[in-house]
Amino acid sequence: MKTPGIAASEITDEGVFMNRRNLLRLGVGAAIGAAIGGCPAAEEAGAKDDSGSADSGLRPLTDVEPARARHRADDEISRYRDATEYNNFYEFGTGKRDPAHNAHSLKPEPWSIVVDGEAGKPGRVALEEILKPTRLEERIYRFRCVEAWSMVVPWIGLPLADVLKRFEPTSKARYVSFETLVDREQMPGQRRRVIDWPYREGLRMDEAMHPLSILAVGMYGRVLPNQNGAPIRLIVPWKYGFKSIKSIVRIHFSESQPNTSWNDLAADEYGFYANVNPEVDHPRWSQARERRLGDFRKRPTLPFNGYADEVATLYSKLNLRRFF
Ligand SMILES: Nc1nc2c(c(=O)[nH]1)N[C@H]1C(S)=C(S)[C@@H](COP(=O)(O)O)O[C@H]1N2
Ligand SMILES: [Mo]
Repeated sequence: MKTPGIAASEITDEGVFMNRRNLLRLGVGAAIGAAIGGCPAAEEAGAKDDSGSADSGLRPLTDVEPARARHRADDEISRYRDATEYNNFYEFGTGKRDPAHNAHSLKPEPWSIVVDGEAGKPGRVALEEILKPTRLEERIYRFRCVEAWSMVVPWIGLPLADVLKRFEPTSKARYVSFETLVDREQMPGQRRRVIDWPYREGLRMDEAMHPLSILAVGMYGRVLPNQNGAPIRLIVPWKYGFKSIKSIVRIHFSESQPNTSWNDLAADEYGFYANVNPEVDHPRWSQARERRLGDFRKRPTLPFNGYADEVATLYSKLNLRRFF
């Protein structure tokens, strides 16, 4: 992705990307990554203490329901190091390694979310309140960035629908939008106006209520690392990664379609819907194929990122070339 005012040299190109992966493969990171990401037992357990504590020191999440078959991508899980050191999180810089480097200044605790707009029970809720009523679940999802790289991550979270229902959205609520924290001390990337902060994203209500949409609070058995959007982020696996907004502090229900950050920056490049679609190219590159983190060769991109059976009906009335 590219924003006005960012030099092309700041965007990681394919060559740099390759080198980094090769280094990871050779380095000590590979061993750690394999212990977490490659071990089926660790995935099963979701939260077992032996699933790679060496790397992060992050708190394990316990009593997590293992991913059900339909929520478990067949694909090999990406290495922990790849998923946590190659990130997009412009609040901490526009380079792929900036978030892992800079996100230590984020304080994910205490945390609360303001819920407002078309809701019968708006208010401010503490993160603990949001998590209390439901048992956390693991979801092993493919994740496809609009930049044509992808990964497979064992997220831990809860259905977005379960959370949204508690605020009793009114009959006028046709969309729901989300905002990330704004705090220049905690998020040094916000000192530059690469985005009109806060980062904003949104979904149509039926997309938000779909059982595949989750709020994630963990990955690889542990709480989310800051660079992956601690303490709570959205995951919508059939859409390009930029929809999956991180470090959420506000949820807003509205009747009209909300403004969203990337769509505002370049509507011809980043649609509001942003459903993964190999047939609709980005103006500057093809979307037909993607490079899985850790892989050498590209693989075909699947319609709706492989989730077409579950979600295609949401768009039966939509021209997907026009509403991309
Ligand atoms: N607040 C915020 N959320 C964000 C972004 C961001 O820059 N800021 N980047 C998005 C993009 S483009 C992608 S691909 C994913 C990356 O998530 P990951 O770093 O966990 O892989 O986060 C999305 N959510
Ligand atoms: Mo992305």
